[in-house]
Amino acid sequence: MGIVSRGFHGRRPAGTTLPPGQYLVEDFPVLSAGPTPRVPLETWEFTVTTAAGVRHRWSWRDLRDLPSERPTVDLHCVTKWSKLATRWEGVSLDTLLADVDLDADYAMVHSFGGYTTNLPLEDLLDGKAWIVHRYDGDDLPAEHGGPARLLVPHLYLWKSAKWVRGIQLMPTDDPGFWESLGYHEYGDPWREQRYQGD
Ligand SMILES: Nc1nc2c(c(=O)[nH]1)N[C@H]1C(S)=C(S)[C@@H](COP(=O)(O)O)O[C@H]1N2
Ligand SMILES: [Mo]
Repeated sequence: MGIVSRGFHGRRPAGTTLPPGQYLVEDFPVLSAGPTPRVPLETWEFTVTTAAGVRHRWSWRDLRDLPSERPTVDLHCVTKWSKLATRWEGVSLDTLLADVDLDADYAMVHSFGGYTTNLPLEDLLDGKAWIVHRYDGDDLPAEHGGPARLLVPHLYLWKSAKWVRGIQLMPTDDPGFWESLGYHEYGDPWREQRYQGD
């Protein structure tokens, strides 16, 4: 399919390209809290579990057979680097969640390797988030989250879980990995929500 999206910019003030406290980079830094998991495509699967406990599964083939989009988006890391106009390809969460019971307010994103991050369910919907499998015209490199990662660019990049494995829908906002270590539960770069209480 392939539509072009400029992505979603939280509360971006007119005429501003960088959120407060951020600086521009041209390279693409790698930030991983642990070793890079290697996930063979034959065993890869992505699951969504509803708040009622119903589990939906997609194999790699299932994911690749869905219509994909090509968002071009700015990335903002809480360690203060930003990278503008990055080009991705992947499946919108709107597509993946189309037939899923969305009676839940929050989501916990799980990665191969054990990383987790939480966010409101509405931040995954309405063209704001994708499961991406290509970056800048190539398959997504393992160090940047390949075979597939979540991309939710309107929040700090720690919310964009690499090596994504599944999403658990939940009634409450439980903290993920960095959130339980003092990072902000929401993480809007335009409001500089780096740490709890910001
Ligand atoms: N599974 C997993 N996802 C993760 C991380 C991680 O350690 N493990 N780090 C997060 C953080 S803090 C950032 S800034 C981005 C970095 O993505 P990059 O390495 O592609 O730049 O991935 C996020 N997603
Ligand atoms: Mo980060």
